[in-house]
Amino acid sequence: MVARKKILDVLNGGREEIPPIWLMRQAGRYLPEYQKVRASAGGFLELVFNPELASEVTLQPIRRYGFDAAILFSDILVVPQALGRSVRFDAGEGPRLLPADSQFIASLPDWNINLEVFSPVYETVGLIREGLRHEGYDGTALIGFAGAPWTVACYMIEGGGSHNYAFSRSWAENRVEELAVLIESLSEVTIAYLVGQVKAGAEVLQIFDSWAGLLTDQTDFRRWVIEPTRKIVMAVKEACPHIPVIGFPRGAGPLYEDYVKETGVQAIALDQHVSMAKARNYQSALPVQGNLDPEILRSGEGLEKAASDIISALSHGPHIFNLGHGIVKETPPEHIARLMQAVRRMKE
Ligand code: 1CP
Repeated sequence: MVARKKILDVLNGGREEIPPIWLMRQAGRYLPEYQKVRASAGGFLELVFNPELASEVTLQPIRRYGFDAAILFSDILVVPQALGRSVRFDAGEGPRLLPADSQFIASLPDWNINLEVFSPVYETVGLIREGLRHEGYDGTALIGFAGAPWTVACYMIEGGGSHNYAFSRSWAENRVEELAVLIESLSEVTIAYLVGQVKAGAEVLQIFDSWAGLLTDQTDFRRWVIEPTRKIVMAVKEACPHIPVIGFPRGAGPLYEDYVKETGVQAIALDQHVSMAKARNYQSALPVQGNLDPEILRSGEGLEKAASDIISALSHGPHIFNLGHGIVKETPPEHIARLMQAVRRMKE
């Protein structure tokens, strides 16, 4: 018998009395069992590229909370490695890459893209599916993901995270041709990477455009966020017609509307700044995901009320409960247990 996966029903336009729930960054540093495995792996990348350990940390939050979806444990910054740019994660710091320069961009069109780097990730995907089946989580779907080209390009241009992404903004204005080459290469690799994840067993895909909100000009947003995303969505649809793609243009504000209309994503992930009125609006076009403020989850103050307000506001259409951005690492694990209770108690 094939178990029903609630999240897939909702992604296909169904409505559920109790919305399916998963949380961005549900695997990770707030969980003591993650810290333990990460320490045994030696480093973050060692963990990401070790299929046994990466599948283990993917399953940890499922065992603890019974989420309706697992998300592959990996990172958006594995993609630059296929373009020959290595990434380091130093303890206690964010990612570090060699900043992209003209010489690198000039090498890109001829670059022999190395898709081999993704092999361990695909192996992880297979192990997670097996683990979910083996441990009886038949209703839990597996989400694969990638960063959107714009967001990955931001990290490549800055050489890591940044306070104001000044270089990335400047490329979007003044080095348009070079940025176009970079975005084009990233789009190609991302398509191959996402299709590879589906072939390995991913049932849903999410595209994280965490820095979409840097582009407030509509023309720039169309060029660097919408167009590459649309291209990826179309190519994935062609290769894997039944796989829903969730788009997350974080911080896009009023430009969420164009993203919803133009990218072809099957569902839209909302950050915590999107109002319920807007959310309902988008929900008349497609399923929505979100959008509890991760800060409320961390503090625990007014958590139940905030969750129930979101659920009530979005109860008339397809809704997947989630945060507006990832779980912050200072979040007490008990707060997530409280959230699960609040969500699943609704209307029972
Ligand atoms: O020290 C550690 O253990 C590393 C912390 C960590 C973790 C747990 C990083 C480094 N990445 C991850 C996992 C991760 N990253 C997942 C796994 C699945 C899950 O959600 O449980 C996912 C989906 C991501 C995606 C990701 N990585 C994004 C997009 C989502 C978002 O948060 O906006 C981004 C921007 C990254 C880059 C990245 N990787 C890691 C860090 C600390 C960062 C942010 C760096 C920065 O902007 O300063």
